[in-house]
Amino acid sequence: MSDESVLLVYPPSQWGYIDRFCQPLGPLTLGSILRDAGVKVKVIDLSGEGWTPQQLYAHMKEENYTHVGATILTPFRDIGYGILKAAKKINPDVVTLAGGPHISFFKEKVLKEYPGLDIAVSGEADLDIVDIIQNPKKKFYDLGCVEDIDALPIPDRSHVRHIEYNELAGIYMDDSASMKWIRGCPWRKCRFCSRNELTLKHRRRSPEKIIEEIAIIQHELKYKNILVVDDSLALNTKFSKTILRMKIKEGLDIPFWALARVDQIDEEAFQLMKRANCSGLQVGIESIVPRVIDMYKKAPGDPRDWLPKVDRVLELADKYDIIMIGSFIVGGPTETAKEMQTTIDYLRTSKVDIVQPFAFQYVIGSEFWHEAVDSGQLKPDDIYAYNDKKYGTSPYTAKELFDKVLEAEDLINGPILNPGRYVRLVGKFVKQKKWRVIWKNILQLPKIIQGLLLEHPYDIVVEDELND
Ligand code: B12
Repeated sequence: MSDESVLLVYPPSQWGYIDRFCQPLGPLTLGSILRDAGVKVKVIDLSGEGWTPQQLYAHMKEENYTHVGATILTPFRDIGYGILKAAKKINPDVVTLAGGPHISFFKEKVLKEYPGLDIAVSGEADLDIVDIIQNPKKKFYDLGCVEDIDALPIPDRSHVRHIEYNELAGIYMDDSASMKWIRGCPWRKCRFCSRNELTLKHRRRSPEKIIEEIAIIQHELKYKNILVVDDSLALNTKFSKTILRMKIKEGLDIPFWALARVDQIDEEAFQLMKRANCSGLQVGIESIVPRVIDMYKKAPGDPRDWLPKVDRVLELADKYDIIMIGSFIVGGPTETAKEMQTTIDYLRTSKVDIVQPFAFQYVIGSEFWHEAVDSGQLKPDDIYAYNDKKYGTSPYTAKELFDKVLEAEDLINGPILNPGRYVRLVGKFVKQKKWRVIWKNILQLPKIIQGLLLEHPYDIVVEDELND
């Protein structure tokens, strides 16, 4: 063991808010690499734990870490920096590190944003983290991405094994391990997304390594489900089909969910998914209006082909009993009320099982954001702005768009307004013979209803804690 003792935290989006959807695979992978190098390391997923700032500070005081690192996401950067500031206040000798997407987007500019930060790391830190901890040479590292992701160890899930990650779009999906089959988005052209500026090119792991990890997740770690959180998995490819075939052949019958693209799934993929025990997919539908799809640059080819593709995939999912969660955008730039309604009306009668409507946001780094800033509609510090008529980019206020989101949720997901959807969803679970999941979902009903009625219980700001 070396002398260093490292804490890596994945900050919450809001203090005390519990989010048990996905494991923080970045810090957990860095955790494996440090462990293998003989460095004492602890990874804490604050979203999963639901800790208060006081709990975290008490932990940091007790453990006296030499290094504290945080994954920084742009919308929650203040919480991340707040944790590092607190670590420094508790132990002025501690070395603070910041990594994750915010640093990859803003690079060394983050050192101006938070001058007290010791080390900022842009890009994937897997190959350099040990050296950065043991032999630091500079305040800013620009690492880019790892080419051979097959050579990396699997995430050390022992840090989070006591947490049950089980929630997906309001349904119980069972005790789940998250995993990645690829890194980086294969498309990276959607104008609402910032991924094209995040210099992560698309890389794949080998099917053999993926199957090895699935076997560990099922047999050694004894998870009940897998959530594949890739940036758009193309399921119609030889790569994905090979993994599905190997999973079937090896008898690895653990169920799984994946994030996929509707234009990259064919019938053979559905047949294989059914045999490989896929429970469901989450896909980005965004809109069904060709003008809007074209404006978003969501897909290659003729935008008029998008709706038939969405329709076909929902039909096939119904045929093969795969649950479909579809997200879509409400109130994109110039989107009219009629266009929004067209998408909502279609989804209401389509074979989608759950929808997740999102109000359009100008996300820093996306093409839409750059254009709105260049034309003076947004200010450069409007970094996650919801669309609003005050910007001249929508006929509606953000409040009106939020109301539309809620209305769409009620119309499509609501048990009273759309009972047929429930019948189909339960029917799919029954045909999948997921009795434990059905039972747990029934037991969860009071919690789900309570969740709909309650605001987040508390919202403590770290800065206030520090001023105490
Ligand atoms: C899976 C995923 C999710 C999952 C799970 C997130 C999680 N708990 O890890 C879900 C679906 C829940 C999610 C939600 C959100 N996400 Co998300 N998500 C991703 C996705 C597709 C992959 C992340 C991942 O697991 N990567 C694999 C690991 C291995 O990489 P990594 O986490 O980046 O870690 C590496 C480096 O960043 C670095 N690193 C990471 N942490 C640290 C810490 C230190 C100290 C150091 C030195 C290095 C370091 O080294 C790691 C290993 O190489 C990325 C897109 C992408 N390709 O990055 C978006 C992404 C991270 N998400 C993004 C956003 C905006 C969100 C949301 C805010 C969306 C929303 N509006 O609700 C929420 C926030 C939820 C939350 N509290 O985190 C943005 C972040 C943009 C930004 N500027 O910060 C991204 C980049 C997508 C995009 N649009 O560009 N997300």
